[in-house]
Amino acid sequence: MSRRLITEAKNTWCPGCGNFAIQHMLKDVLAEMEEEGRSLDEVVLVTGIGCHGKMADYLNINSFYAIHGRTIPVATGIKLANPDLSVICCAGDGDAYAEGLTHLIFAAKRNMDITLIVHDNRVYGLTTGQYTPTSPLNFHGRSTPGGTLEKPFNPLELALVSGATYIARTYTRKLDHLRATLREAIDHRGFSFVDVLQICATYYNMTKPYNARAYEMEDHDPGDFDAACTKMREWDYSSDAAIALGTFYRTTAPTFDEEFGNGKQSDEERKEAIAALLDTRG
Ligand SMILES: Cc1ncc(C[n+]2csc(CCOP(=O)(O)OP(=O)(O)O)c2C)c(N)n1
Ligand code: SF4
Repeated sequence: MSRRLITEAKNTWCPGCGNFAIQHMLKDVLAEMEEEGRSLDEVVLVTGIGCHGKMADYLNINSFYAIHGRTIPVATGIKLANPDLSVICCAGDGDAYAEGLTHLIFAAKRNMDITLIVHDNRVYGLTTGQYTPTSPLNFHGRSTPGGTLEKPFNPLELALVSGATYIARTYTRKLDHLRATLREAIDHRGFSFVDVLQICATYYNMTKPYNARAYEMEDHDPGDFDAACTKMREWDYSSDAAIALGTFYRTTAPTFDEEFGNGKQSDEERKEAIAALLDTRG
């Protein structure tokens, strides 16, 4: 019998928060994988600290609550120790693009076979509304009442030049698109990165502008690096330009975890070592 994927934990997200959409679309993807015969015991969720981090409490799968900014190194360690696992990170934009930024760059550079889902609400939600690296120029937040003086950076471009082999953007008000993108990212072999434009209903509610400006790409070729770069530059996370959603870039390349394990241990030896480790922990 398939397991109940939403836990009994009391949900404390604000009404209207886009995290609900990510939680439920990820749940649907996991249920679909299970129906197809994949054991969910082989899936691990790693979260950062922030409103997004509560995914670890609310989804009933193996999970690890990392410290702020450290989802990716924890996920990397898990994947290197047991490459049979699918490792999914749910991180905030503060978590992945500020505190933990270099981890993103190096995971992309190494092409680590993990999936990074960034709940990009473009604000620090849990700590009540400070600006992040994707907040627009002149953002009036709790720590910047006079408006920010810094331009945001474009996380998609950063991931592209760093070596990510799967890069997509989706939006929490487009559920089918969100679900399909999460599935594609999890299925991709290599570092997959999804920037999810997530509504923060309380500190940065972008529903109207996103509804007006977000569109799904139709004739873009994700195998073309230069076209991906051009498409990513259409919107700089600050202007009022149209916002493309979809898979910007996808390619295949050797993954760090494959290379790391090569010739070191047979599958049997690795499984025995993991079983022995689990035994010693009672
Ligand atoms: C090392 C460290 N620095 C700062 C904090 C305080 N802190 C907790 S959550 C958070 C920001 C959360 O923002 P984001 O990652 O965007 O997640 P959201 O709450 O928006 O989902 C900060 C600064 C912390 N817990 N640890
Ligand atoms: S503060 Fe924003 S991100 Fe956090 S739960 Fe509320 S709506 Fe969601």
